[in-house]
Amino acid sequence: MYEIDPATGRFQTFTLGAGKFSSLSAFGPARSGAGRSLYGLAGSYPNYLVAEIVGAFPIAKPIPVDSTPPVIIATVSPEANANGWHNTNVTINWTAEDPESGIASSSGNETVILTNETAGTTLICTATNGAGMSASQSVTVKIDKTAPTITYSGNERVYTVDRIVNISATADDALSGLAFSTASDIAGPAYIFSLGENTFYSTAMDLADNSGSGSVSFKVIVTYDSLGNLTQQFITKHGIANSLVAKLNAAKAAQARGNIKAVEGILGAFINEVSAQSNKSLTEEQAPILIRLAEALKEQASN
Ligand SMILES: [Ca+2]
Ligand SMILES: [Ca+2]
Repeated sequence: MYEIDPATGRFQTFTLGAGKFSSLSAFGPARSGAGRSLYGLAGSYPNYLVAEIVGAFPIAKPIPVDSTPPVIIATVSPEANANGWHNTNVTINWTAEDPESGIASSSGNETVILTNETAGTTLICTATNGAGMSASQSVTVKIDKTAPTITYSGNERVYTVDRIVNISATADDALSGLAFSTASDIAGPAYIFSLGENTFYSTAMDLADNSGSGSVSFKVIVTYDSLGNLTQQFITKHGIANSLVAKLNAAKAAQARGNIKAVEGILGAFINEVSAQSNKSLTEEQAPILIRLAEALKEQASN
């Protein structure tokens, strides 16, 4: 019988009758002993053939040698996204195979289910085949289940039309990082926004495909005083500005007395004067703004 060196997979000794050969070279092309024939070697490493004596007959068979390590494959389920991230629990299964000499031992090949968020967890499987050759394979899993956040800061909630809105938007994701965000700062003079409630929405997505959203709301209001301030911001000529502001003050006083008819008349005069100043002390853009806001005051007074 022959023996195989477990470390190399090579033929070690061959015993035939009284003869024992301790190396491959001990075999000639053909030997005979004890009245039986031994057909020695054919081919070359690692595909030796020896003749094994079965009964009185030699049968050629290959010595089982293995020159390749085990093949280890990790199956990650579900697969990571294009950025290499998961946003759910992840199951890792292993297969360790060696078609030539089989798997003698392995470690780390149990199924693992990762449930916690992780910036990177590495699992390793090691296997040794029947010829003593080892291989290992690793897989790194990154899990982020938390949506990005969008925060708005600097919101003063209520702005009169003479104020400046300056709200900054920040999208953030602590683990995988942001893939994109539509959050943007909201800034500008209050009069460019609609009177009443203004709401802005934004969305953000992280690299693990978690999406978050945010919104911010504020109110823009017009009062006699704030329209007066805005009028003075627009008009640098003091005489005209003072004349317009005086009308607003008069309308305010009329409203305090409950004289809505007078309010409408005074605001009508304000609107006429503003129209007359378009392209003069007011630009073509500024005049309609003041008119729109004065109309809104009229509306408020009559409600
Ligand atoms: Ca192999
Ligand atoms: Ca995240």
